[in-house]
Amino acid sequence: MAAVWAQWDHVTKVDPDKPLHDGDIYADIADTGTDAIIIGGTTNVTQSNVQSVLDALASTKIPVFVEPTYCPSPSQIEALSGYLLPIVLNADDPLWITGAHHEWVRSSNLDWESVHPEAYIVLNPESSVATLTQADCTLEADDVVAYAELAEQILGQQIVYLEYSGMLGDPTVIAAVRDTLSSAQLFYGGGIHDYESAYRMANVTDTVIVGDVLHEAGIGTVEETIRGVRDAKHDS
Ligand code: 1GP
Repeated sequence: MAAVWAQWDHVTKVDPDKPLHDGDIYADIADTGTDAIIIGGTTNVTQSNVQSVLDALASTKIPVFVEPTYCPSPSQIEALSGYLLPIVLNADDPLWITGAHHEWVRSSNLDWESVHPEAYIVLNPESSVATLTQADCTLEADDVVAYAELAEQILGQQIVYLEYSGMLGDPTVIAAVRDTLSSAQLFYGGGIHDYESAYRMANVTDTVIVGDVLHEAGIGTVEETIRGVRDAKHDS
């Protein structure tokens, strides 16, 4: 059976540490037409603030996944579609490659069917995630492609995530990564803020992830990005 994310063209990422734009409510995110919601962020993501967002999304019909930066909890699993567990391949701090995960496996009794790893490659040196993980963002295009191939062929990853959080990535690098993958799904996130940027990135990735635009410009702009992604997929 194909993984649920194989159907995702557009995903909205909700940061539980950031307020929504004026007048927006969580329940309306699902009505935009986005394919799934991921709750995650780099700083101050706790079980309790994630739970508040999950409560606000309780009636949502689209998949809701959590990217934990805390020990994932079996008690929370009922309220979500699953956990997406980031592994940062180019982190200089091994905590974000296997360290935190090792501790979580020791201290939590998770149902593994609900936990899916994502092989992250972090590429914006100015981003909080790059600072936290001490990611090596000086990679050339062929280094990035090699990490993606390593993720799929050596580590058996089903999701490769090019994380440019806060800036638009280089479409030629993203396209080269997609070309190298056989069946893994390529997630791209970073700097998508309008119809054009969404259209451009949707042409070179399988799944477009939008984050900050939800908090900074609101649900109406998220809808614009969905139109960009839908048109790009239709035209390709
Ligand atoms: C962040 O990849 C996502 O984890 C989306 O990035 O916030 O720049 O849209 P932006």
